[in-house]
Amino acid sequence: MNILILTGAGISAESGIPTFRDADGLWEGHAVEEVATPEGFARNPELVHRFYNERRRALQSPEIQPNAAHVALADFEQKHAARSAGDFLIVTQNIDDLHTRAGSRNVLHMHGELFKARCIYSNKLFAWRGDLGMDTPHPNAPENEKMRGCLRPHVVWFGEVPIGLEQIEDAATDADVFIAIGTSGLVYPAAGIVQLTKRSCRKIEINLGDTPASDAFDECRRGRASEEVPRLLA
Ligand code: BV8
Repeated sequence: MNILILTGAGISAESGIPTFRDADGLWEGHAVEEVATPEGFARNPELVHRFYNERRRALQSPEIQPNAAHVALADFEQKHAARSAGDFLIVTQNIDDLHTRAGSRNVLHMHGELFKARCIYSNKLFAWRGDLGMDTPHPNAPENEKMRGCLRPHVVWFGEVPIGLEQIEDAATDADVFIAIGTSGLVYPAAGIVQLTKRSCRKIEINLGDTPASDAFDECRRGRASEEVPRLLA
């Protein structure tokens, strides 16, 4: 039985990471869609770096830990693999590392990762936990002044193509079960994944409330992810 999971900010909310809609999509008075865009980065790179530096620092605070929903997914993945019962993939829109820290192995970050930086020239990726800025030296050429400031967050901004779309489409068409957890179903193409599943695929939405995507699901479980996910996977 092939299982595809899609997670959004709602699965990390109970770990203390604010969702986009909680912060009513604003940050320092800027719409996220304005900050999280290539145009926003070109217009004011230091503002955009600050937006991600704050989130990268916050993610490293000790109180931010995977919650019972992340752990239940990791445990289920291990059992599913032990029974070699089929594919199991988590596609996450989140740029935090909570799925991996909970022990999940097959995780696809379709919108990138906060703990990675990318060279704007070579697209080379670097594990990154410090701040980024326009004066950050290039790890491969620290003494080269010209190479300062050429790292950006490895994050998919609005208007940029998400990561792993082909793999996601394949997983969606093969899925026998599709579970969407804590996502508002507002951002595409993530919100359209449910439409790629076959008719016989069992589609379950776990959320606090209804979303624009709810009608596409066979079952809508209303409640907090930390309770509903362990209950569903028990
Ligand atoms: C693309 C990384 C082309 C950054 C993110 C005009 C111009 C350009 C593009 C567009 C346009 N109009 C529309 C588009 C497309 C656009 C889009 O969809 N815009 C929306 C706003 C209309 N999409 C894009 O631009 C994408 N790229 O289209 O490229 C293309 C596409 C395909 C092929 C070729 C070319 C790129 C989108 C990615 C943007 N980057 N993140 C960062 O994180 O800083 S998006 C970001 O916001 C997140 O990654 C996430 O995807 C989204 C937020 O959504 P959620 O995760 O769902 O979070 P949200 O807060 O909204 O909801 C939380 C939910 O949890 C709620 O439902 C709540 O009820 C629930 N919840 C809360 N607590 C709990 C809970 N549930 C359970 N338990 C709880 N405790």
